[in-house]
Amino acid sequence: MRVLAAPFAIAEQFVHQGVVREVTPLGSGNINDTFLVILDGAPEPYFVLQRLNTQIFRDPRGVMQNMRTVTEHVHDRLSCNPADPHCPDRRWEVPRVLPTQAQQDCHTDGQDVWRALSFIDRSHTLDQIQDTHHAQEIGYGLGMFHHLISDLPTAQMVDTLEGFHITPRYLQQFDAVLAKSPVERNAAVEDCLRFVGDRRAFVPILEQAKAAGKLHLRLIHGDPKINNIMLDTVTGQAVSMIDLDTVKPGLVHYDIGDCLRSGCNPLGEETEAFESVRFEPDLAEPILQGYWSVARAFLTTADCEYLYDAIRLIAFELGLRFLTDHLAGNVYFKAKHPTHNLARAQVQFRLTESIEAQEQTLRNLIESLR
Ligand code: GN1
Ligand code: MG
Repeated sequence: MRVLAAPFAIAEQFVHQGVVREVTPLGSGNINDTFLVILDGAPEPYFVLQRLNTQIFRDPRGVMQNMRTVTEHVHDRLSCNPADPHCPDRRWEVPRVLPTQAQQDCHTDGQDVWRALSFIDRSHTLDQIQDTHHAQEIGYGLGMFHHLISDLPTAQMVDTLEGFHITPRYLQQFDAVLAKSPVERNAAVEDCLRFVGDRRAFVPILEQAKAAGKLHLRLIHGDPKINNIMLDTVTGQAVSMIDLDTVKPGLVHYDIGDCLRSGCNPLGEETEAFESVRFEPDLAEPILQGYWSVARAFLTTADCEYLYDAIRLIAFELGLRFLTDHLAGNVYFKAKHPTHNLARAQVQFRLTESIEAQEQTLRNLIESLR
């Protein structure tokens, strides 16, 4: 296995007992770098080490303050009396922020900011949806997370990523980048530009509903894609929600839309089989059922009326973000090759098309589950 030098030395800053045996890359995040640290002679043999991307998260202290606020709040709620009807009746855990030897929430090494989190034991994540049980658990996981943070006052949270999921802002950024982009205008790029152009009027739909007072801000996860929901290695049940950097006030629609655009795409975000990308309503049903089983009470009639639009919008928005980053020269999302973000945009746009083609099916499904 690959042993990494810099993370190895950094990992030692977070060790209070035992010694670091191994540090290996973990997961497939597009922004931060994540590693699994394996220890010898420690009561907990693993922890997660992350290098925060401070080009994007410009207030790392705020990110860590939020993480503490959320994890401690959820931890307190999980210590509830099992007789309490709001107490989860099955395994659910929350990662803990692990302090440095100097008792800080993160370690700063020149420009880099590092943090450590506890590893959720006996659990793993998957990048692609497996089956309806997995789908049900993804929905349950998001619902449980919403349930557990629903009484955390939004005022306690710092806004760590201004404009996140405000789709009209992404359109403005796209326009600005396009105006000065020297990127080659090949057929794939032209096709994507046309795709965006045809949907301009749709972009402000959620922000307009918010401004009109139909939808309200609540605390949301911000990034509930399927590989941010940890599954028990034996039962496959959802046991934790990770990647808490973007927990902040937002519309619950961003989360439900993101969870569905991620969970109902069996080929996953990284496929290059663009023409085969499809949004699968047979997976949307168990995801929504899983979500509803714990969080039904959250959603008002107006919330439900915008769910179809949210699914369509968040898939489109992610495609727009990937496309903008391709045009800008891959400055936001990590890219393995020069057209990686263009390919990712194509996937999300094909997914958006598939959502649009199934509008009535999806609206009927949402209505029937309410
Ligand atoms: C980014 O870093 P990661 O993979 O957890 C992005 C999300 C996107 C996602 C798409 C802060 O999340 O918004 O949906 O990529 N996070 C940020 O895979 O922009
Ligand atoms: Mg994330």
